[in-house]
Amino acid sequence: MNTDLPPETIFSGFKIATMANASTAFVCGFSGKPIYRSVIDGEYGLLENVSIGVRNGTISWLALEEEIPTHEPSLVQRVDGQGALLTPGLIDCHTHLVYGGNRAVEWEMRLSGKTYEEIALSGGGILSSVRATRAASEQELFDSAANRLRYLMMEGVTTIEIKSGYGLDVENELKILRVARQLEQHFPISVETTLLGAHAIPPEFKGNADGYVRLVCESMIPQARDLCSSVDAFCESIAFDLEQTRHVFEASAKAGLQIKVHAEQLTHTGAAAMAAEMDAVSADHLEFLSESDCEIMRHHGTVATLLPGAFYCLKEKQKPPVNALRKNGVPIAIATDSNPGSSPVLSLLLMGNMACNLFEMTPAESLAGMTRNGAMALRLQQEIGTIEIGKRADFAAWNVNSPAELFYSIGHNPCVGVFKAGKETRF
Ligand code: DI6
Ligand code: FE
Repeated sequence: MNTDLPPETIFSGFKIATMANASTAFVCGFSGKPIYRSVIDGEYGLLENVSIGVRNGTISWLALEEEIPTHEPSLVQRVDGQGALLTPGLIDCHTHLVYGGNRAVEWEMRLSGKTYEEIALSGGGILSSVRATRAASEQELFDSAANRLRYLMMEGVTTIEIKSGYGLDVENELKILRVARQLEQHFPISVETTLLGAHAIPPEFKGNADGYVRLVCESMIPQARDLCSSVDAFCESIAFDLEQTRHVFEASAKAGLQIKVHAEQLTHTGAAAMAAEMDAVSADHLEFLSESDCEIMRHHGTVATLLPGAFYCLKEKQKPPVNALRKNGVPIAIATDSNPGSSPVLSLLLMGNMACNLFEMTPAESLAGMTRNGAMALRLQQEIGTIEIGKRADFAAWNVNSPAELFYSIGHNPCVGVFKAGKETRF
């Protein structure tokens, strides 16, 4: 640690939920020696009376406030938290934010008794969003996604994963990925893009899912390679089977792309275990995951991303096996799954509430799910997800007394500041 150079910004006066594992978190004082103290408190890695130094957007030191020299170089900027809680910037690691139109009409159909599967099988569902997305210009898609993105950012989201999947041909899938990438140019947010070409079988390939999978493997993945970091597939009774999903992942691995999977949402297909064995970074949804799947995920370091918004909106009954995931030490991430069909959700805080109230997770597990474990679900844990030396200074500041208050009340946004690479954001 070099304390000779002035840091650009010092954050003081915050209560800090580092979300670092207590065993790895430590505070480096100006005196030079690491201080392991009772101030680092369990699940949230809480620190009090500690300041954070940020240089070039990165956390360069953490020090007890009483140790900070009183006469600092004038270059230094100060941010005074006035007692607010500071957390890592939130990470929404599973969204489908870019799409045309909406599906309020189908929601009304579901309310009067039609099921999600029935609507999908009769040409609605994902395919109705595909029609609207194909018809939309890049600018229209950008504008509607930007509008949604603002809501997420107002709640402290500083990194988001965005999947394609409403184009279902090469041209339109690339269009969606380009729009997702453009959002990063216009907003203080990091965007990770994922190709979800294997989301549904497009009308041109009706009855010929294998033909479409060939297109995904042979054309779409190679052409999308520079526009995304991961490939996802929807392995489900109403979408692609295990073998088709395997082909998609083999092509992804060949292209050097990471693997993510929509698995075990409506039925058990075995996709989570298969994807884990292919070194998937995450398996998502997982309501029908089995105990032995959990063991395989743990073995391969695959994160379980739970999506309580889809569970809630589809009025599912089967809950993901949180206890088995815990018991097997599988990291759990929580995300919005923001999409026009099964999860028209624009609040990650609400997902934290639902993870607690519907899935019996603890508030600390929920917050870890959208910070430390959300980062793991994107393989970005070296850069973001905790407040530790060497990580990017992406922070959210909250007007709450305790972290549990983030999820305790519904429809209340206590976010009072968002910092991206150390800079306060305005959008
Ligand atoms: N699972 C989901 O939750 C979304 N896609 C998927 O494979 C839902 C997509 C939609 O209904 O539009
Ligand atoms: Fe999804």
